[in-house]
Amino acid sequence: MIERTFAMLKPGMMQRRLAGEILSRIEKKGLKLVALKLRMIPRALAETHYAEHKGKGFYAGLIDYVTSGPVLAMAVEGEGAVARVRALCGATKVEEALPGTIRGDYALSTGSNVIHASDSADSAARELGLFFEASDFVEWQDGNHGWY
Ligand code: IDP
Ligand code: MG
Repeated sequence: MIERTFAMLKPGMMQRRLAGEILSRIEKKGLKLVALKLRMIPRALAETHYAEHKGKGFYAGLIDYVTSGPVLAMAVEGEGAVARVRALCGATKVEEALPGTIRGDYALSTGSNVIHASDSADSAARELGLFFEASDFVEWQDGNHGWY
């Protein structure tokens, strides 16, 4: 099923000038970018986005981190996009994130694991709604539709 999911490069990826490399991985998989926004996240938005983690030990550090610099928010479309993008990211815990995944290749600590991706279709819908308006989404077709 064609799905839309939400992903976000955390501030460290911008600081390290690695946004292009990560976007390239997502594109090379055959997924389609349908919205892209470079922005700072206000604290309130970060808290809403990560509300499920409120009260956990890493919560305050997580909110500080994702509000510390610009993030690159994106909507990604494709067959099974929610699971495919999660798979590209790799496991949450860096010690479990395999080489070849984004987290496995670019992160050394779980607290700065470089990328967020929605964990379910419901989360994707909620998170896309937090970061984008309907007019931000660009509907477009591949010129070579079907190559993947
Ligand atoms: P996810 O990003 O893979 O969906 P979640 O469990 O939703 O993982 O956690 C959200 C974010 O919180 C993680 O990406 C990571 O940055 C941070 N985080 C999660 N667990 C820990 C931890 O045990 N220590 C430090 N940071 C954590
Ligand atoms: Mg999560």
